[in-house]
Amino acid sequence: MSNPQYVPAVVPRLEIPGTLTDAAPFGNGHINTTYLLSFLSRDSGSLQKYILQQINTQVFQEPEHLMENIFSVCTYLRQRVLARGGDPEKETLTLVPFSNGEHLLYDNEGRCWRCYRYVENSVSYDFADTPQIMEGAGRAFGRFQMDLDGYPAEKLWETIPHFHDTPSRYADFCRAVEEDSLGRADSVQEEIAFWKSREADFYRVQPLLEEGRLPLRVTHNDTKLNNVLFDRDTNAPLCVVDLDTIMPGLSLYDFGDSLRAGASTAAEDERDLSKVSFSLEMFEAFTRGFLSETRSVLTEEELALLPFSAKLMTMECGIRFLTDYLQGDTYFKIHRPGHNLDRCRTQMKLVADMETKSREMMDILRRCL
Ligand code: ADP
Ligand code: GN1
Ligand code: MG
Repeated sequence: MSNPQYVPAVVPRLEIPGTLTDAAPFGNGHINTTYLLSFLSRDSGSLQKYILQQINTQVFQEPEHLMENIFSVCTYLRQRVLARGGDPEKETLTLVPFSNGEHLLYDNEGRCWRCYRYVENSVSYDFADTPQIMEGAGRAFGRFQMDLDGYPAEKLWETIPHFHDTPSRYADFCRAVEEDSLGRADSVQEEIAFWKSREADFYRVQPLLEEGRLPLRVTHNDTKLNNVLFDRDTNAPLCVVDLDTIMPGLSLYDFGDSLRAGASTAAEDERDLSKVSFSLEMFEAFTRGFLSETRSVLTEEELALLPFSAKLMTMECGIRFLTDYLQGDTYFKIHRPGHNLDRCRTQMKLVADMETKSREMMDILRRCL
């Protein structure tokens, strides 16, 4: 065992026949804590890998509900993949039970764990280097939405209520500014003003949902690029991961959030803002991929709002980062002081850039249709 310090105490309680040979922290998620485990299989003698995750129970307060959603959705997706002759080991997530037969385990300190099989020969990207990656991500998230088109939405628990309810996010942000519990608001007046001047945009989509003009679908709701696994050799999209936020939602959420994260020319936390812009080339590639899967079901009203959704989801994420900064960085994992503020600023730069490019985004959408 090369890294005994990274072996969570729950490892012996996994139902895996074999010997642990390695364990290490894995991935760059902001919410859960992820480990990659390697086992020498007792049955085959080969090396088998697993993803063990400590679920963030401050964010997901009902982990039993969350796991019920995930198990049921994974079972459903497995059937869909098999029906089209695909390989469910690569194209969907597979949960691994603990020795009590459950997919969820609390350790002695009350921490909550789950485990998936590692999707072999996969890689995820925090950042898209080529339009092919973005087109692949578009296809992956588009197909994911289509695969869940017939899934009974009423069976899903709402794991984070009002997750993409942008008026409610805006109200949370205003409250955090008002309360200013750490006295940080004074130093971020420019950022606060930037979001407040766009208040009306936060209220543009939600009423359309409430009036029934936009259809409620089963959506992923956290479609950032590193939640897609690609084939390490061919870069073909394989599988969508991070299923914690699957809930009824708008297709606009999934489309917009992917572009927020994937069409930026720099990392989400880049401090040199001159490097941050919204890439129309990446926008076009993703749109092409997404529509190749979803064109037949999206309504005219959904289609017309796709470009705006990229801006809306970037605005939402920007105020979430700033809200967390104002409240003392309790939600998103941070790795340096001011990290959430840096993240907020990249989102501001992207929003401003999208505003100057909105006509071109509409033209690109028309070209892709
Ligand atoms: P978080 O909610 O913290 O973002 P994720 O579930 O997205 O956690 O996992 C973090 C990273 O681990 C993902 O971005 C992906 O790169 C990788 N990952 C997650 N599940 C698997 C899996 N089954 N096989 C391979 N890689 C995975
Ligand atoms: C979080 O879990 P992760 O890192 O894939 C967050 C998303 C944000 C994203 C910003 C459950 O995603 O909503 O858009 O960070 N997930 C949750 O990078 O809040
Ligand atoms: Mg993730």
